[in-house]
Amino acid sequence: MQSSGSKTTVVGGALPNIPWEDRPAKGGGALWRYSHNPIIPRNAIPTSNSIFNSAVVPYNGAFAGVFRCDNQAREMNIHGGRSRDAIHWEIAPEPIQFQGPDPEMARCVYRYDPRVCWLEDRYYVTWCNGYHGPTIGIGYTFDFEIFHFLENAFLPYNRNGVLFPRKINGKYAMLSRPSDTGHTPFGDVFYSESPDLVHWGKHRFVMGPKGGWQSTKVGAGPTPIETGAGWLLFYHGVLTSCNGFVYSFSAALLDLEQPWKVLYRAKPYLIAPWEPYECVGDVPNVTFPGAALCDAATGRLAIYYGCADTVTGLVFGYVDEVIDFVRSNSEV
Ligand code: BMA
Repeated sequence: MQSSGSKTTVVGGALPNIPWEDRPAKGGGALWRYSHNPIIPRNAIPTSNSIFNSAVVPYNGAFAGVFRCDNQAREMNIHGGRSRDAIHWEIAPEPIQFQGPDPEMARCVYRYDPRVCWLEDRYYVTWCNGYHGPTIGIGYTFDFEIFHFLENAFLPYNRNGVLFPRKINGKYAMLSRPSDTGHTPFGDVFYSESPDLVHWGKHRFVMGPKGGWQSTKVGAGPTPIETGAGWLLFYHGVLTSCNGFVYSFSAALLDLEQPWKVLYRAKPYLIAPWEPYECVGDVPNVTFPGAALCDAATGRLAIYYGCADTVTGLVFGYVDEVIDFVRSNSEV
């Protein structure tokens, strides 16, 4: 759909009920924080230690999502959730039980950092799947009640698997970030394609670390948003400080038909850990985006991000302004 309120075409439906708050009079850049952050506390379900790095989508006139809930045994898993307004969430107390034909694929020891992507006729979920080390799990649901798993996309070790919301040149497409068994001190984003969401190949380098806030590693965030200016990709970048990793995020524009070609990439971050709930928590100094709602009619954005690996926050912006920010501050 052509957006009337924004100068850049945004492909997608109108989302008049997108959560929204105008830019504050002081202090808002191209993205600004919701004044009532965090929106999801660490103990939103009785067993949770922390709820963060999660993904939400419009569903049946309201909203649904998949949430990373680490429990009080510090096991990492993903849970379904529903919301009328995309701000107040009811998260299922039990983790998602995936169904599938091969019991081997059910033998995962953890799940975390889900993304959700509407693709063709269903919602696909990708996540970091513990199968002899971290790799990319893929599943799908039609109703956020019953979930089916597919094969893992890649061999271990890999994280941050993010599907594109349509086929590209006749193939399913995914970004991912090959990694190691631990708190990986490197990380480049790669593009891969598949005829069937099971067999993946044609791997292409997309982007690696640069200076400053993104000097250690980078990883794709929410499902990319298709615009007239290219795929708008929010991604996280990591700086290694003398006090450990610092996770910030910004955005890039990727070529629509050859998404491994980066057209523009912002040199500054859009959001970095500044607020107390981003700087203090189980892992201090983390802002980690996992989902973006977009109203194609106005270009409004609502981005969900994990804060300090403890709670979930929300920031707002306009597609046009983010694209202007990326283009005018670009360093490819
Ligand atoms: C990454 C992932 C994320 C986490 C981040 C900061 O490696 O595990 O889930 O938010 O580290 O701890």
